[in-house]
Amino acid sequence: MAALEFPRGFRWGTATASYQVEGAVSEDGRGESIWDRFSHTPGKTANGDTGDIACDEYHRYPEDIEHMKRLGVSSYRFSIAWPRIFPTGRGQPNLKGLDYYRRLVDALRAVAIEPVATLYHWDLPQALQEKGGWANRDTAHWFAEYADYVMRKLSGPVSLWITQNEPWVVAFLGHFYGEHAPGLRDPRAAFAVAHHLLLSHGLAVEAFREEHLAGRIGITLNIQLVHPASASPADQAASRLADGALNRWFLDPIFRGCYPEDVVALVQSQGWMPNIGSGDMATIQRPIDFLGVNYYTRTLIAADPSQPLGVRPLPGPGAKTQMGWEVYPEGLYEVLTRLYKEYQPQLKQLYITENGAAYDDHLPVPVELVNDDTTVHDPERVEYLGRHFYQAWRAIQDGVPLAGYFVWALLDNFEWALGYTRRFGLLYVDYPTQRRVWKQSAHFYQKVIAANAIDSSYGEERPASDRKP
Ligand code: IFM
Repeated sequence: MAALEFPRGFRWGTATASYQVEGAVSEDGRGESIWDRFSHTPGKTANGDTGDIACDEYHRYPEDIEHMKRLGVSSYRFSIAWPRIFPTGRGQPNLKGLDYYRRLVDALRAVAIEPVATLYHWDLPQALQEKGGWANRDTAHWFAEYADYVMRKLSGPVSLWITQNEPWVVAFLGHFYGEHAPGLRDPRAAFAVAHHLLLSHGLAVEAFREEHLAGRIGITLNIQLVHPASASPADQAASRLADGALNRWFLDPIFRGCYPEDVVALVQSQGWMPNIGSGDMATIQRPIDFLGVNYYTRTLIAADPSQPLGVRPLPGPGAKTQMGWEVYPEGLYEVLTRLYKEYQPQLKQLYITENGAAYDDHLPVPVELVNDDTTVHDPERVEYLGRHFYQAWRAIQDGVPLAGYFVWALLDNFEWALGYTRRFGLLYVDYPTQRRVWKQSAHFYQKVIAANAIDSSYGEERPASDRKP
């Protein structure tokens, strides 16, 4: 089998987010976040799970950096918890909170792992939620103050900044469907939130540029690949509209300075259009250095007038991960090539800031018998990653300026409303003991990184059992 090489200097990394891994929610002056409040509200998360302890990364980051070193990653993407820095969202900074991230980035740098920091991965200070949260336009400005402070303190050691992670999820899972914190079901609020998140991104980019800080800045979107469920004109139109609401609603303002007209017409007809201040769109369109793409699956779309926006999502026919998400690696190629074609020259560079899969992993022996040679068997994840790496390689061959790939996630963690019932990690976490155990996929990733290449067989459709990872 041929080895398909990635460009020299390609950044291989892993990713996590503060509330999902840190724990230590009351330590060193951290304030309450909306996810503390939400997860402690009965009925909101699976088994009532919370991020109180999570993976205890706050204390165990040195051990986890050792694992990263062994994996051979050149980058680690983590997020900064706003309520650690400003416990009530604004005012006096909490230096102990800042110090944690300083220790983290210094420890990463000491072993030549580049820190990539996300400024908002969903843990809004609860005190700001009490002032209206992201539905309040002021929150965009408070975010910019927080971002400005953190970037001034940590730029240099942190060379890549991501302003917002998946604004669609924050706006719509949090405020339209009510499945995420703060748990609202208010379409008008959801569209206001989406606008304020975009505005907050633009304001942070402005601050970064005005201060001439070292490094580069961008945003991460969860690009949701949709295909029409059938060839009927109604399904095709529904799919185009779904793409508009899920993807173009964020891409067009960032790269073109306007909301997509087809979706605007619908949103206006429902009375959900946000108030757009003069100058907002210019701020949102401030040039960025890269786009982060989180890609997991694709969805089929059927027309259904009884549904919000008239579209009904359906799962595709392929195999599913434990999330119920279809495994559709060729969609990654489709997304990358499409984004670059449609949004260049404003879109200059891309990173896959998340890709990975949840499977029902188990320790092969009781935890007391685990040793350094124990491996968790996860052939489906190896296959999932190998096939997605291949599609990323293909996109690069076709000219897409893809500069890196961050596997979600370094280790099993708190999967939001699903609590600890889903495992996305390369490393298995035994939560009662906090023992980390390498999965087969971690060994596989280690080899891919060392070779900076993948086996060409991942471009072929074949049963995982045929493959030698
Ligand atoms: O765990 C999440 C992450 O926080 C954001 N992107 C998707 C992941 C898997 O659902």
